[in-house]
Amino acid sequence: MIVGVNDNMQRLNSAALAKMPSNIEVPQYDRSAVTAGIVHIGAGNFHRAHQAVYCDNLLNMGETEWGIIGVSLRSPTMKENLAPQNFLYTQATLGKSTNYRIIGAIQNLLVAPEAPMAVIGAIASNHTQVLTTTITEKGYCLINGEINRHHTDFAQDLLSLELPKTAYGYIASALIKRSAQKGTPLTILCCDNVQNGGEHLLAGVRMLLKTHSSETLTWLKNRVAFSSSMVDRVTPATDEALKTTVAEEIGFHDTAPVAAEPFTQWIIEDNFAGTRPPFDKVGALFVDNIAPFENVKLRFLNASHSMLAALGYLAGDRFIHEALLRPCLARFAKQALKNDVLPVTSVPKSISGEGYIDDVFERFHNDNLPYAALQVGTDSSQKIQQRWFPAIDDALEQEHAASYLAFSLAAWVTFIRQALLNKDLNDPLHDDFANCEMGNDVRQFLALAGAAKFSFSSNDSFMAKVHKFHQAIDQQGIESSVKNFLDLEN
Ligand code: CS2
Repeated sequence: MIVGVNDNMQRLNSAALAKMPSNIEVPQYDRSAVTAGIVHIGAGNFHRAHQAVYCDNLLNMGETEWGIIGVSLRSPTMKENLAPQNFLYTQATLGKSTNYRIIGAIQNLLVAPEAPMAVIGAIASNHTQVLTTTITEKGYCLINGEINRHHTDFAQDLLSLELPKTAYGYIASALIKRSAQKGTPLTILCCDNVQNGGEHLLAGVRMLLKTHSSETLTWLKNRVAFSSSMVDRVTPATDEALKTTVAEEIGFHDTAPVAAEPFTQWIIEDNFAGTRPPFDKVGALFVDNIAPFENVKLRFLNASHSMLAALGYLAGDRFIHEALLRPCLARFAKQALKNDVLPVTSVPKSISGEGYIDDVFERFHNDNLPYAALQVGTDSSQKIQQRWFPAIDDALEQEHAASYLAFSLAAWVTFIRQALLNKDLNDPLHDDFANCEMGNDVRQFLALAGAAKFSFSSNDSFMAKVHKFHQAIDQQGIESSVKNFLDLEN
């Protein structure tokens, strides 16, 4: 019996595949016969547990075009981990039962600052049919829902595309090259938790091309499709415990395994230029109108995740499933969705709103897959403007009180203040928050998170409620204030 990772243990790589224990699934295809029809920007854990698994399933079915060239926009770490493993890694599915499989869909990883021309060349290549992105909310450089042309990185790309800084910059440079080569059509598909991601990608690329190459702008009109998708699979950051368990299971040392829950979902806007990968053969759904699906995911799953992260952190919980073990927090988050969000959200016919919410909470209870409150709390200034703000405006417009959402805003401001004090805050606006007065002005914090564009921020009675809840949390602590809130509401 092998115990954990030890010095003599061999590294996972192509040669290891033939020696895997029989219960470990390995690629059933000849990796050398696969071509990379996809370039993916943001080859982190989520991509590796979601899209790369869909591609691996296609390759296992005998398709050969849907290998992936991954791009890391900043850090070389993923490449350093995966290159010695021939880009193989273990995907552990952890739930009521567990399963470990080796994914072979990634063929190469490029680190943009090390090899910018290789990234541009890969996207411009006619072999590439689809360019996908998981660059996280902050990668879109948005302010009040629009691209911020003064964002440091985006402003650099506006000045020069010689060494691009943003995903927009890489895509724009590659399109200039692709159009000069009279290249084949390309689809650019957003796989992030942002509403209208494809439209943002188009807007950013268009802004850059207006400055750098108006001919390319004309060229792309009939040849490049910008699409959105709704992606879903809870995928925590990898820790040492996972590496140890994986070593025990597979008998090889994998420095970058990735764990995820059993549930997975991918709904894709059916708007492709050129070849469409047959993701529907492996469980994805193509739809004409993606917006209601994005809405449901952001407003129910991601919204309650962010509530539980803020409330749980303040209550001293490390993980989301621990926060849910506090009955008042679980009740608060579920009722927030059912009372405040569901009545003002249009849910596609194929989905039952109540059922979706119940399923989400069941998934969050999965204690075989601890998900850190602080992972959800990371970049929260970029998240709540997608997850909470539009629902608050819809609720107020339809004359609902939206008290749960007001309380959530108050808890979020308290979370930011507390995480700053504890040196736990990981957010692109960290320094701006640190410069806010630590007093009681919730407005300053909310404005930084993009509230100005939303009408709730100028609704005095709603904002007075947020302020009152914020004071209550300060005075009574999170659990008592939630309990008092629930007593008054019910
Ligand atoms: C989470 C998401 O970390 C977060 O902000 O809310 O990553 C969530 O786990 C995924 O969207 C699930 O699909």
